[in-house]
Order: sequence, then C-alpha cells, then structure tokens
Amino acid sequence: MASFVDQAAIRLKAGNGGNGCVSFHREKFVLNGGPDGGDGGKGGDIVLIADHNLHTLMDFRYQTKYEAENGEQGMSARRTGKSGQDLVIRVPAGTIVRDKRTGGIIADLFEPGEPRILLRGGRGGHGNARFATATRQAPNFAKPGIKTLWHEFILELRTIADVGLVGFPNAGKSSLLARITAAKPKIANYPFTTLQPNLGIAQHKGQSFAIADIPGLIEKASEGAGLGFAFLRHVERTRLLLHVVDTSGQEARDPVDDFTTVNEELRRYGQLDERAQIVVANKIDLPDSGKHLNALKQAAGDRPFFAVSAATGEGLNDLLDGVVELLSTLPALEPIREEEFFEEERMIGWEAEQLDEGLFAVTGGSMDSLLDAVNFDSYQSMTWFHRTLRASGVIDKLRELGAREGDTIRIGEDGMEFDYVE
Ligand SMILES: Nc1nc2c(ncn2[C@@H]2O[C@H](COP(=O)(O)OP(=O)(O)OP(=O)(O)O)[C@@H](O)[C@H]2O)c(=O)[nH]1
Ligand SMILES: [Mg+2]
Repeated sequence: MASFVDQAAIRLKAGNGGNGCVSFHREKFVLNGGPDGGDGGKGGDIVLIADHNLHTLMDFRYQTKYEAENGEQGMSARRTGKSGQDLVIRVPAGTIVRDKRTGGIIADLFEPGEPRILLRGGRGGHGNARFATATRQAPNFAKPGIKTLWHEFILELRTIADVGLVGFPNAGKSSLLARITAAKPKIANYPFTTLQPNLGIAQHKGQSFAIADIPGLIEKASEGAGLGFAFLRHVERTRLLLHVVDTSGQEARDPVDDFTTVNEELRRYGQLDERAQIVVANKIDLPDSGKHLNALKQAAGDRPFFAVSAATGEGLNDLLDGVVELLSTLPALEPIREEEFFEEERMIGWEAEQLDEGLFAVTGGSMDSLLDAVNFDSYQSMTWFHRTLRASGVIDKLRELGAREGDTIRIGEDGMEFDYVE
C-alpha cells in the first residue's frame, strides 16, 4: 500500500517575463527603418487545482521543485514573444498552502476543480518599438522582462468530510466505517490498527455523507504524544463527530474514562470538544456491555446517544437516522480564511520622488510586478496593495517627501495614478 503523507514542503517559481527586443525595420532601399522590436512574452503562472481523486501529498515528497515556463523574448516586426505555459499542480481537495516564511495560510484548495493562481508569471519587457517618440526616433534599448523568484511553501492536507470518527484505539471506529460505507479499512483486535485516515461515503434515506476515520486517540495526543495529534487535523474539517466508545469493559478499561479522556484531547487540540458530537456506545453484543451503558449515557449529557454493535449491526439504523437528522441542522463547511501572499523580496529597489506640487512618482521593476498582481476591481486586492506599499516602506517614504492625503502618486513604468492615502 502506498504510504500516506499529509504534509510536504515545496519550492515554486513562476516563469520569468521575456525580454523586450531591440530591432529596426529593414527593407531594400529604405535607409533608416523605424524601431520594430516586440515585447517579451509573459511568464507562466503556478496554478493549483484540488482534485478529489487524490488523497495523499506523497508525490510532493518525490518532487519538491516546480517551475513554470519562462516567456520568450520579443521579436522584430513588433512580434510579441511567446508566453510561458502555466504549470498546473493537482493536490487533494482540502489541501492548504502555507507561506513557509510567515506560516500564514495563503490558500485553501477547498473546492475541487477550481483553479487557483498561486504565483503569477513575470510580465514581458517592452520592446524598443514602444519607446519611439517624436524626439527619440531610434531608441536602441528595450526593457528586460520581470524576473520571478523561488518561494517556499508548506502543503498540508486537511480532509474535508461531513462526519469524523474519533475514539480510543480499538473502540471499533474502522469497523463502523466498514459497516456503513463501502470503504474497506483494516480492522484488527489491537490498538493503532488504523495508521492513516480512511474516507467513506455513507448513504441513508436518500442522503449521502462523507465519513473520515482516523487512528485512535490516546491521552496526551493533543500535545503530540502518540499517533493521534497529527491526525486530528483530518477531523477538524468535519461538521459532526461520532465518538465511538468500547462499552465491553475488556482489558479492565472503563468506558466513561475513555470517553472523558478523548473529549479532553479534543478540547486541548483546539476546542474540538465543542463540535457537534454523537456518542456511539459500541460492542453492545458483548456480555458486560450492559453494565456500563447507563453511566456512559449520563456522561454523554446533552449529546445524542446511541447503543450499537458494529459487529452485528444492531442499532446502526437508528444511529444513521440520528446522523442524517443532525447533519441537516448543521451549517455547511467553509474554507479557511486566507491571507494574501506577500512577495517581500520583490519590493526591493524602488525609488520615490516628488515631480510637482502634490504629485509624486514611485518607480522600479518591483512596482510593475506589484501592479501586475493587483485586481483593481477587488476591494480585498486593493487593500492588499496598500498594505504591501506600507510594508515595503513606500508610504513612509512618500510622507517623508511631504505627500499629503489626496495627493497624486504615479506608480510604475506606465505611471498609473492613485490618490495618496495614509
Ligand atoms: N464484539 C464486537 N467487536 C467489535 C465491535 N466493533 C469492533 N469490534 C472489534 O474490535 C476490534 C477493533 O476494531 P477496529 O474497528 O479496528 O477499532 P478502531 O477503533 O478502528 O481501532 P484503531 O484503528 O486501532 O484505533 C476488532 O477486533 C473488531 O473486530 C463490536 O461491535 N462488537
Ligand atoms: Mg481503526
């Protein structure tokens, strides 16, 4: 069986922009043709797509570097260089992407099939044809394309399912999954049989819902002891937990103790004990089970309580009724709030100057790639743009130069104009 990997560090780079071309029109008997160098092509983007047929990040342990194609150089006769191909990387649905430097979550690949541009390719440089003016008829220069940088990211898989199974090792979680879905998890009479999350789809009364089975939790799992801790991330994104408890009292275990211990682990991991929870008293086919049921029901408090046997199937129909009913009242899962990815290094090398009363300019290659990354129709993107200018010291510098609220700021090679806002 392929080993399961739910975390990986990768390095990504979008394509460089192609350089602009210096060229002059040539024709027989025409002495001085005009400049006709074309622009460089745009570099390819790095695009991520969630794929629900993928279930592990293992591939990213084998290949850790990914680079999109560079844009090609511009050509004569004002021909633009070919754009670099985007690089599309498929990841399991529920993969989150962290900026390795800040640890911030910058993308949540929540919705299968929805492409996400993680890094944008550099813009191509302008060819010399662009620089011809009345007074400069033969510009013998062109602009280089924008060079992109390598960035490091952490991929982390956080399974998305309606229902998560939690409980002590050997409680019967995988047995329950096998019984109510078509999944075929490994089941055995020893703790930590399950070593990787299993996903199954249950159908009941016309409803279908996804169930995630994880390895058993043990005490201190939320502090990193044992197997449980790392795997709790696979039930974090569920709407409902089924807490499976072995009621047989085998091996001198006390079902109420097991129940409170696991809930304490869920709490320590991050208030997962407050998630909607159904208590599943399992193994009621075994003789001593009856002795413990009342006490466990008491401990369950307000939580729905079902006594079942994953072995014989007893009580499972009622349990599924309860699950479907409760799920219908619970809100849908939402993607994680993302932070904008901030390409810090890009912001080096800009210059700010005052051009006139109330008019300032900020230029440098970094400004153009910044403008490239902004979506001016999006308030969120504009906010990020402003934050980036602030974080890189541009706002402070403008203030130092005397800029005041409402002054005009020209940014980038094309001189896009903005109001100065503190
Ligand atoms: N008699 C009886 N045995 C059960 C029942 N449910 C599970 N078992 C047995 O209990 C043992 C553990 O079952 P699993 O489903 O592997 O338990 P688990 O909670 O997934 O265990 P881990 O993956 O190790 O955490 C197996 O031997 C099962 O056959 C039940 O309702 N009755
Ligand atoms: Mg198991």
